[in-house]
Amino acid sequence: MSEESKMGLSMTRRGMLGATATGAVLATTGVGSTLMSAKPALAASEAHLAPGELDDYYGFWSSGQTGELRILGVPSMRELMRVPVFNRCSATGWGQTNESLKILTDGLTDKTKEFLAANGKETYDNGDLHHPHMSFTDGTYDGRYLFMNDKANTRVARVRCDVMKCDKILEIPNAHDIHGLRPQKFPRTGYVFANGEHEAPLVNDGSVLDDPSQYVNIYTAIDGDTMEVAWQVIVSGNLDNTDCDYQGKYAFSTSYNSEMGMNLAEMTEAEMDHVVIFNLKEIEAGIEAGDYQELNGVKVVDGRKGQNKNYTRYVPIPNSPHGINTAPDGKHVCVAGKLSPTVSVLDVEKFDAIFYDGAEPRSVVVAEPQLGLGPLHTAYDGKGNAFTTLFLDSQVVKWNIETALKQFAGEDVDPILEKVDVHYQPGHNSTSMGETKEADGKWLISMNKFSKDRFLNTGPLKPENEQLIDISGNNFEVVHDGPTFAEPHDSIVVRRDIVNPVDVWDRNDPMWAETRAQAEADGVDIDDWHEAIIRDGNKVRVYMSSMAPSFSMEKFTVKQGDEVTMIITNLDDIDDLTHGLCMANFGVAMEIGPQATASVTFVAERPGVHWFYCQWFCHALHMEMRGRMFVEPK
Ligand code: RUQ
Ligand code: CUA
Repeated sequence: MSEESKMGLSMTRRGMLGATATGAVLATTGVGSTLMSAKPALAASEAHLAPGELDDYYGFWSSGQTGELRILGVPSMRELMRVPVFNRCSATGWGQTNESLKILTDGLTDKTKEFLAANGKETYDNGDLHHPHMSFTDGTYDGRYLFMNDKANTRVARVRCDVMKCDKILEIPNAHDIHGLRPQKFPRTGYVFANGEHEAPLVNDGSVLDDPSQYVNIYTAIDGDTMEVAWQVIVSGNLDNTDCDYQGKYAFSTSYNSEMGMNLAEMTEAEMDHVVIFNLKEIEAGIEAGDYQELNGVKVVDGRKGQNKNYTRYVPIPNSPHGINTAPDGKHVCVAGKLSPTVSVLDVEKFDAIFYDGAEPRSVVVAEPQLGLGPLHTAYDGKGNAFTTLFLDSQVVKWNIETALKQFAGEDVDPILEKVDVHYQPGHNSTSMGETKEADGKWLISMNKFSKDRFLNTGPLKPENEQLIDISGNNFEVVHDGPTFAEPHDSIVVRRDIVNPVDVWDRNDPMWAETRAQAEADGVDIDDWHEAIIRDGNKVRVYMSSMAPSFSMEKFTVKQGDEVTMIITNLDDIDDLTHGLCMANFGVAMEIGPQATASVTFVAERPGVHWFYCQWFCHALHMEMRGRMFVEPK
């Protein structure tokens, strides 16, 4: 933002309203009066972009139980796009087009396909997307892919950053309910690490039920290039969040239930739970040497406590640890205590010693500052400071890692620099480029689970709240409130020069390779203006092109009971010229981007005249972009 516009915006309406809202909160709730003392609302202007101004960062957001990926601009916090992944999408036809159904079904196990078929479904309708993370090369984002988990149905998905569409979804066999997920940082991704959160019998076929002593948890490494499972490790205790080092040697996960308890009292019994450290080279060597069992097509090694192998080590950590985040210094890893007010700092340079020199597992802990109540996740500014969310305190605490190390070594120093109130109960936070070695210390997002009184009342279901905090210079203050629908679980903030999506599809994109092959077999040239009807028994394939403001076909006829596939190619090749197809009263709708081909199949069990129309506003004559399907009665 230019100096000029900064000054011009320093007293924006938003800035003034922000200041008023702060006052109101102080008056009504009385929270954190010292921490929320009047600060100039100047930073709000940094976050405010003038109309037409572009953001400096892409924010990639999860949506929790909504199941989609969201793209926001940071710092404006404007929602730019929703990318359907595990959910169904009314606008784009995700979960309905043949191309998306292929992605949603290809990676499912045969058992799951059978199960879904018995329930009259081709694929799951829901998902619980917690953790979106970008692929890395040499310790920083490389703009190739985004990877994300589905806790609800044990899947991992990949989104292509060139077109911002999901291209692979993989169900993870043997594991249950994938939660924590991170891509390998070095040398590149490489592996995508994924935690199975809930423990179950290793062969979960009903032969073991209420016997938790036979339950295990599964850690999975996926090959991010092929989207196949590379290997799995059986571990003791459940798995929560995961991260990895900047050296390509170790990955690690928190476990909040080392007790393997089945209810709340059992799960929170022990004072100490643990972090599991996975030794990547040893696991690869073990598999090479044949030390694994093969289960559902996956090589599984045993890394449980007491196996006396070099696959894993268990580091005791207080108490139900949750977030685990590697610092940009490439050395320190912060483990948030959740039920303990502490964050345990691990030093990855000490990991070799606990694998190879018999050092005590706790010897990798180099600091354990007390930060406040309910620490959940930590983000970094790349200047040696860490920002940890405090769920119970509804605060983010800024603290210095080096000072925490000194305190742990016995010096009388306090690592806490400042606390800021957030609204309310923060879960994840993220900083600009903060999970890479290029952390730049400009912005911090606090993703808060409750908004309570911050917005107009929307009934019993209230939005959640994501807040933007300025962490540049000596500022440390909330500059933006943004209500959000379920659920701003996690996010990453990526410099915009790293992300370079195209404007128009490539006609040879693999997304519709199968559809193209069918067209070729049918002798239809879908790269040129075309219209064709191919009858193949009761299967009818209707090919048409679109160019604003018309479809190539004004009408076509099928018979009642025909299985109709409509294959539409959008021949417009300028940016932002998307068409849509809606077959009214058939529950059929989809997006067709510029130069894209998309197809959808339905049974024409409804005689009569039916209008199909373009459902994406594309032209002054968009309303006229329509045609008729005649369905002859049997
Ligand atoms: S976990 S609120 Cu699903 Cu990311 Cu910590
Ligand atoms: Cu084409 Cu609207």
